Amino acid sequence: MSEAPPEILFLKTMHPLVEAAFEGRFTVHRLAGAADPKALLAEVGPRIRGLCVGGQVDAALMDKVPKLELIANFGVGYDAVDAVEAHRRGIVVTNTPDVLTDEVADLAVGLVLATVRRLPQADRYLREGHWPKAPFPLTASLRGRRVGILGLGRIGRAIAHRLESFGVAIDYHGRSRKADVSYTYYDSLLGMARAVHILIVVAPGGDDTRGLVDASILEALGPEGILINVARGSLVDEAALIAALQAGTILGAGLDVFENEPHVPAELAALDNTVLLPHVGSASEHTRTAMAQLVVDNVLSWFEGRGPLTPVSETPWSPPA
Ligand code: 8YV
Repeated sequence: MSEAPPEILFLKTMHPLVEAAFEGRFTVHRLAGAADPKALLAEVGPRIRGLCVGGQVDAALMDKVPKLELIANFGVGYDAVDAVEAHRRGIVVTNTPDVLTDEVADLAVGLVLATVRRLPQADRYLREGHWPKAPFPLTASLRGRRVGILGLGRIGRAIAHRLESFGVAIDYHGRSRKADVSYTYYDSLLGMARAVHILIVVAPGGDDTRGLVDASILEALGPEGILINVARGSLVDEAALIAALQAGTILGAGLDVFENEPHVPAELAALDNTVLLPHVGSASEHTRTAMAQLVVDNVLSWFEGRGPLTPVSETPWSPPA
């Protein structure tokens, strides 16, 4: 008799490509939409060997899936997964790097332009019929500006590469200086914030970076300063940002991510100097399909005994000797 297929639990609704690829290969259970998710977890948890996730996976959840081998995260950022705890338990975590780099970088540049040149505001101005009465007020510009990138990882580099062609000066801050770039490195975020006009946040979320962009950084960015965040809401002190935008401490903000998604503070939405997006950095058909394919490839590779394709740094994988 052939072995029963491995049982996999989806913690959130997965892309249809994942559903289709697993059909007949795995027994899939779905927590999202279950009538009683707690009861489902209690029933199937002891048999689950793989999790497909986007969202929180902590020790308490891992306790409920004692045979877990693999956590496949749909997304490059896995700050919601306790990967250190997973490693301690011998569980491998994978994410979806590279396949979304260009898409998120495109979006970031779009958000920079939209925020600096007030494109959504200009669109609203036209639709609301103001144009015949007076031209749209002049805006800030990218000309002569310095851009600071917080987090020169894969996506940060792709953003910098695109912005080079806009003729802006590029600075960066992160844990270490990169030997292979000519951009100016700052070992302090405060120092960089003082030097630049536009600060782009693209570093990983999690405890190490929580609240990095606080009132002092916004103050240093100054009244012509613009904050762009395409990383995680947790990196920015949202209350301090709202206060800075209201007081004119900085000029504006373009945000694709928020502290408590999908809930966005009414104060941010009420402001005219914000451009707000519902976390759409990677959200194109093309790129979400590529991300889904990488989730599938990781899970198949693991359960076919070939190891994970894109394990995260906390759970490095080397094939058994
Ligand atoms: C999300 C993202 O994964 O990759 C990331 O880290 O933030 C996004 O691409 C997306 O929201 C998936 O649901």
